[in-house]
Amino acid sequence: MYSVGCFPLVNRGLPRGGALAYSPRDGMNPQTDITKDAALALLRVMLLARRIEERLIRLYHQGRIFGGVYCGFGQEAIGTATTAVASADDLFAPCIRDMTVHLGRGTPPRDIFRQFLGRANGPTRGRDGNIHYGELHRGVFAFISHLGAMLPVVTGGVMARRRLGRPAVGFAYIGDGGTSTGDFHEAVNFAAVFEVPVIFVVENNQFAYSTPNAHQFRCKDLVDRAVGYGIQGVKADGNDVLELRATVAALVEEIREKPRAVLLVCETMRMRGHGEHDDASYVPRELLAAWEQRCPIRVLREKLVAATLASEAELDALDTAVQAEINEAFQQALGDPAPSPSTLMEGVYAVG
Ligand SMILES: Cc1ncc(C[n+]2csc(CCOP(=O)(O)OP(=O)(O)O)c2C)c(N)n1
Repeated sequence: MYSVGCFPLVNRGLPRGGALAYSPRDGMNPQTDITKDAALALLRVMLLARRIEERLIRLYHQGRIFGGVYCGFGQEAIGTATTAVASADDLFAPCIRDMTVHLGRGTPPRDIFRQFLGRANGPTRGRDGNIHYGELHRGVFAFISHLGAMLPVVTGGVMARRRLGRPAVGFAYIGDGGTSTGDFHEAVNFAAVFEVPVIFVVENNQFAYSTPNAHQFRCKDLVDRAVGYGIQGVKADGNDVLELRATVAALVEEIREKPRAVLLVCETMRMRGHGEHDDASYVPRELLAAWEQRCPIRVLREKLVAATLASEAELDALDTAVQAEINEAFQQALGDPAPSPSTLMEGVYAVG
């Protein structure tokens, strides 16, 4: 991680990868300040997302999904780390690949399947596109297709909550392609000027559909843009959930007390096509192979084992339990009802 702009590096004393030195005496890792339970909770969220998406891929190819499937394979650490350090008052605007934001905020897997299967008791009650879901009671805005459009919404939402005396922080997620939109510029500039505590989380997964970084922006690094807005820019490894969690925890603690906007650029890789309709033949296979070694689930597992926080067998058992949970959630959602045509007009217009 490095920092640009006029701000000091956060978490300067934290480790830069490698094995963790775990102290079983107090249950806390002295370098990452994370307990075994907290580390396993991070792994669980990432596994839930991965296993749900694997199921959604199969359902998509069976023609059983109402809409497309856009996976976050390889990017699971970002939503996991950011939600792990947030508070109940905080606001989130996830993008299409951010299932870990929903899961991290507590959306049950059954509700995610309900949404993708268009069930009447899912988050949008079977009314909106499968990927356009959110739950305001969890502080999660629904995604809309227009890239960047939710960034000003989070900014305004955080301002509104703060005026009500609620110490909210915002998390606004955007892809590398989405940083080229006018809405991105307007939201970041506005939040910078009015010192709104929003972390603009750029998920640089190297491609915007088939457009590589080299054809997306001319600056050397996306984090360099922070200087132009007069805010702190932080570049982080988006595939190392422990390191990212520590980075975001330090940022959140600072900006909750002393509000300001931050640009957090997480380097990662989109490991599948743009959507499941896309074979991503334009992505060099060697690039994917190299990033496969950096799979966030693999990285965390290796760290936990190296630190003797958990054994391979224990981690395999967690994965097996997650798979069983997903299977059950899917079966339950399958049995849930489709919306009745008689309710077609409900929830469409405000009732005066
Ligand atoms: C304002 C706007 N322009 C174009 C599109 C069409 N579009 C949908 S996804 C996408 C690529 C997005 O790339 P990126 O922001 O890098 O996110 P990623 O898909 O890589 O996660 C584009 C161009 C859109 N939805 N909204």
